[in-house]
Amino acid sequence: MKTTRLILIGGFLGAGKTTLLWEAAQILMKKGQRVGLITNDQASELVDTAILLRDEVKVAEVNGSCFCCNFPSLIDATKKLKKEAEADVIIAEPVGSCTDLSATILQPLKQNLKGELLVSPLTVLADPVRLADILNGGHAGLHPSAAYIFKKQLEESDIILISKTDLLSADELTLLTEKTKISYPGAEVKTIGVVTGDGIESWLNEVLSRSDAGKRLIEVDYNVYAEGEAVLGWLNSTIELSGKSIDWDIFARNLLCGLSKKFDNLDTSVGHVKLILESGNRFVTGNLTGKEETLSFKGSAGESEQARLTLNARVEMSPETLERIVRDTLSFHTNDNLKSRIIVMKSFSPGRPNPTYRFDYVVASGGNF
Ligand SMILES: Nc1nc2c(ncn2[C@@H]2O[C@H](COP(=O)(O)OP(=O)(O)OP(=O)(O)O)[C@@H](O)[C@H]2O)c(=O)[nH]1
Ligand SMILES: [Mg+2]
Repeated sequence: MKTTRLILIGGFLGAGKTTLLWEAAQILMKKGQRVGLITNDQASELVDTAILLRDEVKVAEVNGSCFCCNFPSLIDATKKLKKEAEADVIIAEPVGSCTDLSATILQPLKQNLKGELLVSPLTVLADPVRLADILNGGHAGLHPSAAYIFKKQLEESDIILISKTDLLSADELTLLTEKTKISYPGAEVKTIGVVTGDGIESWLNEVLSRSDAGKRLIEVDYNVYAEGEAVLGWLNSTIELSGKSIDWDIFARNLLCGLSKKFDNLDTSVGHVKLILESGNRFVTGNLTGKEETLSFKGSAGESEQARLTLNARVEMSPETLERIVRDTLSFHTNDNLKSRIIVMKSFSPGRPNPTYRFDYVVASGGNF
């Protein structure tokens, strides 16, 4: 059986992981490589999967639990992609609030799938605005225990990839890179901008040529880790929409903007709220990764009678409050001319992480690819 390259891209909620998965898949496919992608979440109805499936790439979804707490399902997903997509490269995105991946995913993968998978260095994406605040001793607008997760993700990484380079000036980026190197001397620090295209090829060449994955294990206080996840309300939903000649882009904007204003009024911390609204072969995506100024939209679903909305929200509040806010905002933006039907709406707080494996030693890497 051929050896498949596995690249794991971690990093906090909203850091830009799915965007990079999509972009990296495009580049690799253009070079004739067969690519498989793996998404991951605590529940089904994933915006990430819906976005990635809009392209001709094979996507396997691990839902119901994070990779570390359901390691066998990650193995199944890689086997499925190896078989069905004959993947040369698999890129996997763990849940953004997960850490301790070196001990719970990378070491078990290296041990159990030697010869089948060659694991790349653990890449952790970091939003530059959040990272700058964390390095200045702040909490990046997050609960202290969620900020702890952010820091642990960086500490265990093999490569820290500062994302969204277009948000900083060249001088700010150089300063942030230097500060990150000093704070996390064990990691290589690189920058990447999917909007500008900067750094993507350089990062890809590096992860495809190296196999020193999970070079170190870190101490993680699972009580703080669990609290950092539990303070977040989590909501995944799929909603059918119908009406007469509805401009779906305006609807998507109004809905996400309405949610954003409510979260800002409550002065609560937004991990990531994202949506994809699909109408036939057209779609619009929307993202909120903090206060209202972080709102962004891409694409267009045009004007039509029917659409399907997938909405995922990770916000610091109880799941009940989050669900009430989402239901109220949805009601406010629908009426006799624009009706909504909730197909699935799940709201919850992630349970305590309980990994399938937790290695206390570093497994030797698989050699050169
Ligand atoms: N300005 C800018 N925004 C970016 C860039 N890359 C990604 N983003 C935006 O960052 C937001 C979050 O991107 P995602 O790729 O969904 O982030 P993620 O890490 O997968 O988020 P979760 O799956 O929720 O953890 C989106 O609005 C993206 O468009 C970039 O290079 N520049
Ligand atoms: Mg994602």
